[in-house]
Amino acid sequence: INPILNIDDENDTSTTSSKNIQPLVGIIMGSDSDLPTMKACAEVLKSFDVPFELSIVSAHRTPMRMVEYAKTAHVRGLKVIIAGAGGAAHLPGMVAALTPLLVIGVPVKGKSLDGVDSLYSIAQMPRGVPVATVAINNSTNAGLLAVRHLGAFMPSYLQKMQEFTERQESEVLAKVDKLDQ
Ligand code: RP5
Repeated sequence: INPILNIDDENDTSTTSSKNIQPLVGIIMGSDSDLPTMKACAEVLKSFDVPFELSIVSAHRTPMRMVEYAKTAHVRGLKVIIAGAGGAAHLPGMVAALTPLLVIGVPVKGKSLDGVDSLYSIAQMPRGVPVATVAINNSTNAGLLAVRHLGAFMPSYLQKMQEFTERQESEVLAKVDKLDQ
């Protein structure tokens, strides 16, 4: 597998957020045009210190690469895959069909149909092949779901998620206080 993109520096062809550290999350997307949407989940994972890899894997344009990626993901130590795609967004579903890992799907809004096509393509999976689907373009929530998944068996991430939700609550309550003044 040759991951292609590094979110920090597009000229840097390194593959993971933290070099030489086993990635726990695989972020894949159907096209580099999905990257602006998918960057947010990479930022979330970075903020939680979750090692991840990020790459382009297209169900339609690189089907054999998709099969290889999905079949080897758990063997390579990944614990969850986040897959973003737009239009006829078959990537998350096909990956879910090929891996025993949790797959989180991000419907990417394309040029037409407001992303509803992507949402339906990803959410409407047949019984037996689930994809955990987030809202259109909401790759932030995909990142947070991945951290919650890791937290179930890695206590440090559980702790960080608790801190995150507490911080988020405090921030909202501070705004409430400000409005009430
Ligand atoms: C999908 O087709 C990709 O996930 C992308 O959202 C969409 C359009 O791809 P490009 O034509 O911009 O490469 O496979």
